Amino acid sequence: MTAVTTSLSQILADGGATFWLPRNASNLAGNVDIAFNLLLYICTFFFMVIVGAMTFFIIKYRRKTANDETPLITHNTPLEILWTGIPLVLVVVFFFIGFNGYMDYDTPASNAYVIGVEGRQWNFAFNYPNGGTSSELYVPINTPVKLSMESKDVLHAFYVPVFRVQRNLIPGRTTELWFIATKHSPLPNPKTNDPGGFPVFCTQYCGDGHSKMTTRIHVLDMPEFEAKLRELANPFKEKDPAGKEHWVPYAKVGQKFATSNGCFSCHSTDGSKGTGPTWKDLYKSEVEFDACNVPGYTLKKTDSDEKWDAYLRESIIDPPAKVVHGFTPQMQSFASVFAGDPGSQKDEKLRALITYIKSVGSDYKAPEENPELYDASKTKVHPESVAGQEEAKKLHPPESGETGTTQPAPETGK
Ligand code: HEC
Ligand SMILES: [Cu+2]
Repeated sequence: MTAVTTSLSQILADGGATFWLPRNASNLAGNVDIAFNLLLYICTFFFMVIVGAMTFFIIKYRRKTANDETPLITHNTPLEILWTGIPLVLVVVFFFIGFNGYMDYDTPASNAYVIGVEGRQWNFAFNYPNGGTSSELYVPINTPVKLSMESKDVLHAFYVPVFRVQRNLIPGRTTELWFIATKHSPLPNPKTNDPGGFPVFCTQYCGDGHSKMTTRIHVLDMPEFEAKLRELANPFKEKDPAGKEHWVPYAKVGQKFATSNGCFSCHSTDGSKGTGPTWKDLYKSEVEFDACNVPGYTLKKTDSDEKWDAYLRESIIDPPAKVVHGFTPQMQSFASVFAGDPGSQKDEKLRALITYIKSVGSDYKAPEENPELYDASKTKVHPESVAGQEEAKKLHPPESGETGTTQPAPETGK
């Protein structure tokens, strides 16, 4: 049996996967695999013994002549003790293995590095303690990580097969999941379109886009992880191949935010209708509403830039305020990601996102370079972003001990 599975697994191997199970890439996976394999092999063994004996007896003791009579057997004490005793011992063993694994699963290391997870229809968003956010999860290798998870709308679940961990994201409640990643994840390969990382799935049916609610988890060495965090905390800057930092044009940053916040699971940029209206030519078009918080409100081509900006802002921060004709108010507020005081990084993100939406299809030309926006000395956002970077530098590797409880909640807005 084992020989068969090993050779099959070599064919199907994905760097350590077995025939039955994906590779084992966390501290918790071993417990699950032991329980799974033990149950599987013991059940297979007893299945063969019992069904084998049954088949043998059916043939051996079948009725051979019309006069055959069944002997009357009332009971057999030794046999009954045996077939009660063996399963009892097995069940107790299973219980201890399961309980032991469950306790490990449910007891996060006290020095775990905390990352916030927000689930909404239909994407995951990750918030790091330094203010960085991402749509794919980055974690350091061989370091306890605790996910503090919330759902913004309906029930979702976070499932990482290679880690053998899964837990629900429940509206109105914070759930936790922890692990120590023990293997590096595959690197992305742009040539083959391989996104790299290990797959993550939502495993609670959560509406139309449920099957699209997947992401990747990237396991990095601590120095790369810290560099990534610094990059995530300051999305407005990019390094060119020569290693020189420069400001990224707003529309481009905005597009990044739209992707990382899952806007495209409901909105298209090519004119096709999804769960939400397309963004193509949205800016300075005519929008009709089925429901509106301001009586008599209209939105037209001829309306001012300011009115349009305010509308787009509101659509993202308070979507049900004005419901576009022909659509249902299915969009959840993104206030936790984009609502902040003027000059804060969140507000700057919102401006970038709106600049991008305006630039989709319509005649609006987003400025390529806007000295007012991009000159560090002239606006408030840049010191803010630089502060984000400074924060990132201060990030303690979790080994240093006290990060577990003293670390600020990843959600803290500025
Ligand atoms: C679950 C699906 C869903 C997601 C995800 C979603 N939206 Fe929406 N969005 C809608 C629906 C449905 C409407 C129309 C109803 C309404 O106005 O509330 C809408 C309306 C809008 C509008 C107004 C559009 C118009 O034609 O006037 C904007 C702007 C918008 N969304 C931006 C965003 C942004 C930015 C994101 C990502 C940060 C996002 N949406 C994510 C479903 C979604
Ligand atoms: Cu989901």
